[in-house]
Amino acid sequence: VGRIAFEAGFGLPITGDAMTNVDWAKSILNQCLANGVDEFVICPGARNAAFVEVLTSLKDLPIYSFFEERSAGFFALGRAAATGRPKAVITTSGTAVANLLPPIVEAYYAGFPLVVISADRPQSYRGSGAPQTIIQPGIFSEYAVRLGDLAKGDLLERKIPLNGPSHLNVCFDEPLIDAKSIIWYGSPLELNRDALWCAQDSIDLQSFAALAKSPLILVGGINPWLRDSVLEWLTQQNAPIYAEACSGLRGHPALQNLELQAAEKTLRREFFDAVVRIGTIPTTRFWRDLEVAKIPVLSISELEFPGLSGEVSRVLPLTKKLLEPDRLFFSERLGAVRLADEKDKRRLEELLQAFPHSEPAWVRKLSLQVGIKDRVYLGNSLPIREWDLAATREVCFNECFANRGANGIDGQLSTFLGWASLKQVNWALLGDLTTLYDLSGPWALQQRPLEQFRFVIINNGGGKIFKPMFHESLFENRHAIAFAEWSKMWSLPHIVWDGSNIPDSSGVVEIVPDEEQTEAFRRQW
Ligand SMILES: Cc1ncc(C[n+]2csc(CCOP(=O)(O)OP(=O)(O)O)c2C)c(N)n1
Repeated sequence: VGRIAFEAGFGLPITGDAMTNVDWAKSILNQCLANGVDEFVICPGARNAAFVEVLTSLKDLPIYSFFEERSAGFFALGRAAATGRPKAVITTSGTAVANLLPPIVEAYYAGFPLVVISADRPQSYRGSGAPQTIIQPGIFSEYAVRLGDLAKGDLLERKIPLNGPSHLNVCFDEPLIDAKSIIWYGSPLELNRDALWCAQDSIDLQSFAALAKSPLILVGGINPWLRDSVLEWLTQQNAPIYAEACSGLRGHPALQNLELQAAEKTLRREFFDAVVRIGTIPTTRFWRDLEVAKIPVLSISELEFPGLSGEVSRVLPLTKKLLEPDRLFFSERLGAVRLADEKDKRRLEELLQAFPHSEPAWVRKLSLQVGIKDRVYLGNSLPIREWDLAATREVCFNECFANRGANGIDGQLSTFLGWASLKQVNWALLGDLTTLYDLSGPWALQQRPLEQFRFVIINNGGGKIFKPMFHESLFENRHAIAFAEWSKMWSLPHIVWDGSNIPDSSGVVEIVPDEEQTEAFRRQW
């Protein structure tokens, strides 16, 4: 790390130790801006007081204040996901920093630029057990790029990565606020979104395609800036496509002749001799089963992770150039696969009608309430799977997002409120345990008031994803908690949904599905 020298009041250069904490904090924040950070989330405590002081006088950039670091981290992750730009969370020392591990892990696997700036006590305190002093540098192990452990006057020397999380530790001595910050204006660097990694592998798309007689194209989450290129490329192909909701292409009219409608059913029933995955790691069970299927898999992704442990899986970087329109994939079995899929799709519709109070049927009904321009956040566990299965395909919801990096059920409300749009209508579809996990999530609404949003909670009384997997009910953490009082606490209107039109206003919509119908649906599907 480098020492800095800068001009003080009388034009005298001041270096290192003589500078104030406040000027130092401002220099560090300016360096963040020069790396493209354009929003700051502050979790105030005493040790990061110099950052608080400097941020209160920063005039033209969004500053959000949180009391709870885990929510703050997930909120910032949602902001990074929505904009593709780095966001910084600034914490005080101690367990405050440790609470950021879950969003850091999610950002690592999802490839989002989440920057943690942790204030610390001076390095000489480390290991002494002094109050609120823990070993902060390296606390996120390999999940965050280490930007440095700065002592007074040091500055950031490494570049802030744009495709994953990073951590900067800054040690402040007392007095913590030692100057008054004057009003200032930040100008964050404009960023180019080029490919963020290079393939080491010699595999190319053309030769992979040439060997496939019956390929399947699986489309996971696609970032908005690549969606049109992916769509155009997909329309050139002549092979079955399974598009998950987070691709923003599920139900797209341009894919009408290629897209499978009956979700996993057709995937499991049919034979494919090669799989091309585009975007993030898919949610479908079919993807997990590829571990043992021994068919070649090629991924095209903004992230390097193959998403499978086996040898058969390779990855190419997802760039606009790679997707220059070209018909590469041609399935000899497209017609047969589509026929089987249509049959399964009819069966799906029958079951949705036969069991109108089952979870999938509620999700279908809900999707019919969502407008074409609305944003949809899908909670992990059953909500995202049930949406992929049962949401209407009459409408293509372009803007769908989920935390699929590490598939956690934590921080979902906070991520949603960071990712949501101020002006559009925003929907979050969440499990009940998932909601209980982030009860303080609505805090973010005070910081970033959305014009319209709905938390839709499928309250099935526990973690029902485990019910078909394990006989032991302990897995489910069953409960009889309802969400009316929690909604009241956050001054949010609450309804238990009866299936009629959902009011236009923001609030909480609780769905209580019929367990027997859900089970009957699953058995017969
Ligand atoms: C942070 C975290 N802890 C535990 C899990 C394991 N897990 C996956 S689903 C689930 C239950 C979720 O329950 P709920 O939100 O009610 O959704 P449902 O299964 O009923 O759809 C749990 C505990 C996880 N994914 N993330």
